[in-house]
Amino acid sequence: MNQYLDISPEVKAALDAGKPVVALESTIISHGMPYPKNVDTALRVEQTIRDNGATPATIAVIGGRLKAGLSRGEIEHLGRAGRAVAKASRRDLPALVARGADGATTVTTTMIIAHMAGIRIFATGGIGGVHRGAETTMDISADLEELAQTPVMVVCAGAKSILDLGLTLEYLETKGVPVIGYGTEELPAFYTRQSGFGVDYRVDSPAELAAMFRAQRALDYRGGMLVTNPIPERYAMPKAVIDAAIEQALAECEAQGVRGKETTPFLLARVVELTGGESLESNIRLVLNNAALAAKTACELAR
Ligand code: PSU
Ligand code: MN
Repeated sequence: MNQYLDISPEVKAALDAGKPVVALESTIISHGMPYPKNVDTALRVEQTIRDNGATPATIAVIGGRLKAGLSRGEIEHLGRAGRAVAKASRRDLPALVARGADGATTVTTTMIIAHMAGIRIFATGGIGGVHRGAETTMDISADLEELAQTPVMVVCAGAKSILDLGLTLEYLETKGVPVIGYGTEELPAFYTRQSGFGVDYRVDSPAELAAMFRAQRALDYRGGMLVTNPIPERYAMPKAVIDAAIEQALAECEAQGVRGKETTPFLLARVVELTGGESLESNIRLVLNNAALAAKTACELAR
């Protein structure tokens, strides 16, 4: 086991017994939602994983240690500290470990640490992708590169249209990452069930998801797999409302010269402010929905 990795006793017992485990990220806690909703949601997501027969392993960097499985106190700390906790992508882990610092893990670093711990599946809200205008800014999330090289199945609700969804799919195709729609042929766009872009494969059961992941592993591929699970109909947002908020957030981002790793947190926070919290509720619901699907799939993978 990696010398910097700490697996919690509960997660370790589950892994040793071959029981289902689902990884969860922590950027969504520190940077994705306001306190105290972020802590409340993180705990509800863990409970949803348990209710569906799996063990949750929330992942973060605490005091320079890579953690798979957090205590309630550690989740509370990440939520309360919020943006004071570094957003940790692949390039950041060496510095955080060397300095004994805290880090909130993105999709990228959650995949890295999950894989180190032997966890095969991970649930979140949305992934990073190719930003609009990336043809000049070159702003492409490290999440896509990680999906190309780390064998973890990521269950999300698609990606927000703060990104260029068409280019994000092109990039994933180039990198050989299968994009699966759960019960849909269309890529969901996080707050809405539809994006106008098709997925590679439609799958309708956790057993079928597990079979695809097993096949990918048996083929000895390096990369992961992206499962996109549409937000439940009753929690989806009206497209016009969310599109207007995203357009305004993008315009402000540009006007204020926000760049680099700050771009995504800035856009996410502005969209929540502009929609008066309605989008936060949608966000919470879709994460819970993804946690349930990931747990069911983890159970199939463990059979
Ligand atoms: N998109 C969301 N919600 C999120 C994120 C993205 O809808 O919380 C977070 C995830 O942790 C993701 C990260 O891995 O932002 C991507 O950041 P960037 O675009 O800087 O790579
Ligand atoms: Mn970026």
